Amino acid sequence: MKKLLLISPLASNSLLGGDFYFRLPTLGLLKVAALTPPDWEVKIIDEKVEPLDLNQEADLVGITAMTPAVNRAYEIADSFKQRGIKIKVVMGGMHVSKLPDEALKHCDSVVIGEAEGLWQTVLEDFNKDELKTIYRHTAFPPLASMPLPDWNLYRNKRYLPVHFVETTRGCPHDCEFCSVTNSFGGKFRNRPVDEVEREIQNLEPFEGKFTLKNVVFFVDDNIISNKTYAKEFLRRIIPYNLKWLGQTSVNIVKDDEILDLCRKSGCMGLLIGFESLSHDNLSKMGKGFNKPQDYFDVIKKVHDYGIGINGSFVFGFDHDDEGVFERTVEFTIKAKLEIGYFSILTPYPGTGLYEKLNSEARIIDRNWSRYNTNNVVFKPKGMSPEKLLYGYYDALKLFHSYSSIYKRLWGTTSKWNFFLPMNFGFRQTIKKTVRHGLAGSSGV
Ligand code: B12
Repeated sequence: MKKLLLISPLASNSLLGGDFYFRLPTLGLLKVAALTPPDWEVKIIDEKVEPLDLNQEADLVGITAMTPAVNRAYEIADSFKQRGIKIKVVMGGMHVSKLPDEALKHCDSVVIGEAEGLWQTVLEDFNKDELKTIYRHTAFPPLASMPLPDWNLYRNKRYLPVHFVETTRGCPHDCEFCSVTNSFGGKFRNRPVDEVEREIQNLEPFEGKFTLKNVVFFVDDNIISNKTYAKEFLRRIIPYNLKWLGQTSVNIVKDDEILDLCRKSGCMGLLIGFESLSHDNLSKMGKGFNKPQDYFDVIKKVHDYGIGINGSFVFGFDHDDEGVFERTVEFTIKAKLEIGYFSILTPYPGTGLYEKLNSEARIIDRNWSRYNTNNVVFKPKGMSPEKLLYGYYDALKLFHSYSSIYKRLWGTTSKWNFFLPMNFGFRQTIKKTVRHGLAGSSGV
């Protein structure tokens, strides 16, 4: 039987890297594995949770990578290629899809975009010894009839006990800094509800010592992208007694029925992209539908449904000055956000932001390992790179101080027993990352 080895490399210095609270499964590789015919023996190694033996046997190696992990991915690809021409290496994922020529210096083939509709051809070509350098779609593939991911491939790995499920791909908003629209397209593509329901029905509770069961993270960038679909889907999942987390926009509060269905179907928390408290920043990044003056009401309304919020904020936009860190943290504490997800603005290849900063000659660091949103890789407008870096770490520390955790979680209507350990987990990771980040960032 031919051996397929799929690898997810570890971005070692990433805040959301290998730490306990971020040991989350890599859905992309499960999808690639599911598309592989049964005459292949498939194994997945995720460096977040296990070591990779570079000497193991494989006929074909498939590597995924987000930008901050791509240097490690190239190292791994080089290492397999050095073992001889018999092992072929294929790379996929968002970074190499944007920069296939860069990747081809390290691997035999690049799959640009989604594996569905291409992976089968890659394997057929491999069998004929006719692997091409580039595989790409002529149109975004439909999301119907996806084979079910086989979670047994992740059995006994040291992941947190959470299943990842997707219902949608694509996003029409095309925010300047985001990789989603330029990767998955500007239209929401929904999977048939029956198929998502079947996938959920087939999820097995995690074995072992964890008490959390039926925890699902919906990886969709906006769980309410298509409201009619979302309502139908949420109704369908009510009987499965899930405890789920997902991502959405501020617009969720415009629809009480959706919020009610979220609550009834077991939604514990939603990541909401607030991004900035500045109108100017929001309209420049293409997210003018976010109205900072409404943020308190948005948060209160979601809380009223017993749902916690992971509020996402980005620092370093052109209208940010040195006061942005304090203003933002003050807001998040007042608004009682259960989780705060702070990032330094980062120009990922393929985004409008990358094009803009590149054309303005403002990119100062091209080492992809530092494109992890914990480093400054460009020249900000309203402050020095140093101020941005230190301000960001100060904001993280302040947000995760004991007094802030107490003020934010005390009296909350959401599932505080879920968010309290998460805050402590983040606190630990941040302490480590601050030490590592301040010592290791050469961008400033
Ligand atoms: C869940 C998630 C996470 C999780 C888990 C990630 C994981 N291991 O899968 C966590 C929270 C840990 C995380 C962390 C980070 N994330 Co994240 N994350 C996501 C999210 C929301 C969903 C990922 C997902 O499962 N997608 C669905 C799967 C099916 O898609 P996929 O992985 O792209 O795979 C498909 C294709 O790309 C392709 N493919 C992928 N790999 C391969 C390999 C081969 C061989 C082949 C043939 C095909 C192939 O086929 C797959 C099926 O079609 C995406 C947004 C999104 N919509 O994708 C952001 C996203 C991927 N993350 C992003 C970022 C920036 C980060 C962080 C840097 C953020 C931070 N502030 O620290 C860190 C980096 C951590 C690290 N280790 O490097 C960016 C990536 C940008 C880029 N150019 O790389 C995204 C796109 C968000 C965005 N809006 O821009 N993330």
